[in-house]
Amino acid sequence: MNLSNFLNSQNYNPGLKEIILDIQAGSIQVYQQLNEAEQDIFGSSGQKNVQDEDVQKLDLLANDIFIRIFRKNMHIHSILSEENERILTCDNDGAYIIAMDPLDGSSNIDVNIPVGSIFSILKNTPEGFLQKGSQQQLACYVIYGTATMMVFALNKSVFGFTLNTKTKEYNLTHSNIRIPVNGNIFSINEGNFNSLETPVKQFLDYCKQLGSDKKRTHTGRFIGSLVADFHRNMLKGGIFIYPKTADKPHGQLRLIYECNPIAFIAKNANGESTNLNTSILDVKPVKIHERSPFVVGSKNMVARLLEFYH
Ligand code: AFP
Repeated sequence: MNLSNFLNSQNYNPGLKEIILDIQAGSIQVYQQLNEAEQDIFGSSGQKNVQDEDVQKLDLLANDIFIRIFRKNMHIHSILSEENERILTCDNDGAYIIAMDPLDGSSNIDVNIPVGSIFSILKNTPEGFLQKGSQQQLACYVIYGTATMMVFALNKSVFGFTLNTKTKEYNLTHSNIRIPVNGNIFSINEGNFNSLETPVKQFLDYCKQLGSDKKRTHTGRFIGSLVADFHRNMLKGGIFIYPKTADKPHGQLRLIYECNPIAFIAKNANGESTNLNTSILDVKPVKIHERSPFVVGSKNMVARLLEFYH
């Protein structure tokens, strides 16, 4: 079943349906830029973003693509993007606001590793984007990998659609996704090992213990694109960890448009998330571009990590 037919068959809010269709349209354009562009779209743009990180040409292209499409959507009041210091207000008084990382993992673009786009959709309330993640109405990511897939959480279920690159249609391939309660994959940048808190180090030691058969009990996998690391762990069972480090005391990932939507998808797929103090979805943001320590994945693995803290 293609995405449009699927949406027609569901009793979703019409505004949220239109936003999903806009993400479909934008992500197909990003896919085309990544796979079919004739001009050189790779490499740095020479600019820095609000977080003082290098902005890649594709960051800007993806940002422009989604902003152009969202601005025309009567249901969207304003847009918060990783690539824009300020909130962009649209010309209409829509019921929803949308926060996005238009191209996650962009440092991986030049080396042919999967990247993604992440979206968090909230109601347009006086709190604006500073709402808890639990208030999200819809969360979605697109992974541009060996296949291009869109995954979204809506009405307590998570669905995955795979792009047919000939017809340029997304088809339902993953119904009612559930994260395995147990898993054996741990995903962390171990280059940060010496600046990790002791409980995280203890958890990593636990993951590296051998079984009585002398075989490893866990496997380490870290791509460096949150969407790709989470997507694998969601389907196979695992834990993604980006805690605070000595040089990043608030962590690396952005709360509103990276942690929250991924945490919302995890929750609706029976997974768990935490900032190592409280559930990510219960954190009230104070700044639009704020960062957060982030742990997400299989329920029992997240619980095991938290045991080292207690
Ligand atoms: P970019 O989108 O700026 O490339 O950052 C990617 C990311 O936010 C996330 O997707 C990765 O999990 C994380 O950064 C990797 O960070 P390290 O390079 O510190 O491991």
